[in-house]
This record gives sequence, structure tokens and C-alpha cells, in this order.
Amino acid sequence: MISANMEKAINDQINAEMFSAYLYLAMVAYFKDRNLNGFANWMTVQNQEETFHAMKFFNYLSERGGRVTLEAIEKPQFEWESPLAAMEAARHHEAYITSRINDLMNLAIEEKDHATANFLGWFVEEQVEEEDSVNEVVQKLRLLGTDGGGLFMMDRDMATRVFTPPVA
Ligand code: OFO
Repeated sequence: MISANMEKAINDQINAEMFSAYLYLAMVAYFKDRNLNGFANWMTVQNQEETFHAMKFFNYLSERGGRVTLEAIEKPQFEWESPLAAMEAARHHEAYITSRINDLMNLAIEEKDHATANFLGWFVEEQVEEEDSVNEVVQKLRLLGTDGGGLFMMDRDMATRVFTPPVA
């Protein structure tokens, strides 16, 4: 049976993952509005990944005999001054999520909750990949600067991303 402390922390994380999904959905809308449909596709995949993360926490808590409680999801930012600003916001958000996962891991270690620490190991690795993929997009956009043709090419590239549910 999971501790009340850990139950609360995982419920908060379910909310944070749902917020991530919501934030990236706001970015889908932003990119669609600017006719950057490849970027919108990339963010749609990001949204699907976040829903997957939320459900992974949801199922784990339930499996451990905890009670899942759902709170309101905060309204996300909806407008950015450029595609680069939106992607930088996504990168900033991923760094925040990484710090949350690290805090959860610290709690699991403190509570000697080995099952949860083991479960969280997947997220520790996932965050390395999450930060890396968004960082790559930020770096490419920075290189492009004001090159509209380059942005068009990059948009075509971003359209190829597909969601594959991780095996775990
Ligand atoms: Fe983007 O990793 Fe979950 O929130």
C-alpha cells in the first residue's frame, strides 16, 4: 500500500502531466493558426505523450491501492511571439517537469518506497529524451533565424513525427 504522502504527490503529478498535455494542445492551436501544420503535428504527438504519462501515473497509483483524485487543470498560455518563443516555453516546461520527477524520486527514496523509485526510473530516462527532443527543435529554429524558406522546410520535417506508445 502506498503512503498518503506519495499518493498526494502522484495525484499532483497526474495533474502536472495533464497540464503539460493541455499546454501542448494550446501550442497545436497556435501553430495551426500560423499555418505551421508540421509544427502542429509535432506538438500533437507531444500532447499524446503527455496523456500517456498521466495515464502511466494513474494506472500505477491505482495498482498500488491508491485513490486517484482529479483536480482542475490550469488554463495554459495560448499565444507566443514566435515559433521559437513557443518552443522555448516548451523547453522551459520540460525542465520544470524534470525537477518535479526528481522531487518525486527524492520522496520515494526518503520513504524507502522501492517500488515507486523503480517506477520513476522510467520517467527519469524519459525526461532526458523529452528535454533533448525539444532542445533540438529550439536549436534548429535559432539557426534558421529569419529564414522563412528554412522554416518551411523544417515544418515539412516536423510533419513526419508519429506517436508510438512506449513499451513499458
Ligand atoms: Fe513532457 O514529460 Fe510528461 O510532462
